[in-house]
Amino acid sequence: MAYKEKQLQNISKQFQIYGEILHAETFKIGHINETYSATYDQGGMRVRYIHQKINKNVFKNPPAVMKNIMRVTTHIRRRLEAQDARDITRRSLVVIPTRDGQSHYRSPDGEYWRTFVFIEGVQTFEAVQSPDQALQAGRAFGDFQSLLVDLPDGRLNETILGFHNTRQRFTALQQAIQRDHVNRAQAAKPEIEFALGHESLVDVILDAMAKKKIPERITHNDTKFNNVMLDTVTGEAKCVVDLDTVMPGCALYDFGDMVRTTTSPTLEDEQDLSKVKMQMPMFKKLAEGYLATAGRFLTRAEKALIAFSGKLITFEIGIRFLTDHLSGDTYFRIHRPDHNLDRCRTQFKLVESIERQEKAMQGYVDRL
Ligand code: GN1
Ligand code: MG
Repeated sequence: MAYKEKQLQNISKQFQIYGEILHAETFKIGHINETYSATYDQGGMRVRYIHQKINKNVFKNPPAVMKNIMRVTTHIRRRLEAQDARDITRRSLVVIPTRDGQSHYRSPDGEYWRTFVFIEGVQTFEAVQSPDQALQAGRAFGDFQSLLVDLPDGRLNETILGFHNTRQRFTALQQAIQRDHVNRAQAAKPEIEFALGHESLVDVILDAMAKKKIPERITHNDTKFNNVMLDTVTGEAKCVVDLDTVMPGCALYDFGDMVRTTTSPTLEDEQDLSKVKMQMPMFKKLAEGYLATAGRFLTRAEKALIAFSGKLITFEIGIRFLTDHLSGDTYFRIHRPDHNLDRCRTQFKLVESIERQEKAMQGYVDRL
């Protein structure tokens, strides 16, 4: 920790922060990036900022990521200003430029750092506590997509190629099974069978997009519930974070990952599988919240796959966890042995639960 504080002191000097750093802590232990919150004394007032080191293994081109984030956050801010909205710096991330005006700092050791305004008075949750929270999540990402429908100046960069290309994800799994690099395939046999048995899911949305039945849109692509900041007092969604994967995609990918992360009462790595289930009251509120704004621009073809998208994205993340488990845990940070296998099992259990309720889920959306 001492080392990190020292390192952060050096990092902090690179940005346009008008204060002295007092202390810093690890803020969020995500699967990918390293995130710190730092407290500064600024003219006698304490203010906080977020410093984040971008994971270069995952994001091969950090400047391209930052370019997207600048375009997206600037556009959202302008749109909110045009609506005379209030509380704007709590509703969209604000990037603090470096002292020479760049969106990020590249340190001598080749690492990429960026800084955001710390949003005060909000909290995030790993699991949903109430239908109202599901509603807030749906609304937050529906609003986010809707604020970006008129983003000018062309297509965003693809920060990770084929990120939600389920066919590619499936092929990667097949390869990992074949290589069986760390000898784990035998013990993961039931999960492997489940995955291979669900191959028919993987091309549905890809095909519809290839045939232009479903349009490409600007999407967040990582709409986990813990990426929504809720006001500590009112519980209202304020801001969505983790914008690294904002890029061209399918609106349904965003909705699907919300189903994955807001409808079960459990954490993503719950080991008691009997607790993992898609809860209808959560789904209903989630869909209501999302469609309140997204319903205005989604096409009929998109709406028809709403329930399916939850199953697909839950399956997709499940096979990604399984692939990483079979490959020796090189992508997702793990905190215990077989962690990625546990995560995979939880996803597959949820897929089964969605499967059983898919008709009712879609029926509800059709009637909205
Ligand atoms: C990763 O870093 P985090 O937790 O926000 C991953 C997502 C997965 C998620 C699963 C860039 O997101 O795609 O859905 O883990 N992000 C990347 O929890 O791969
Ligand atoms: Mg993320």
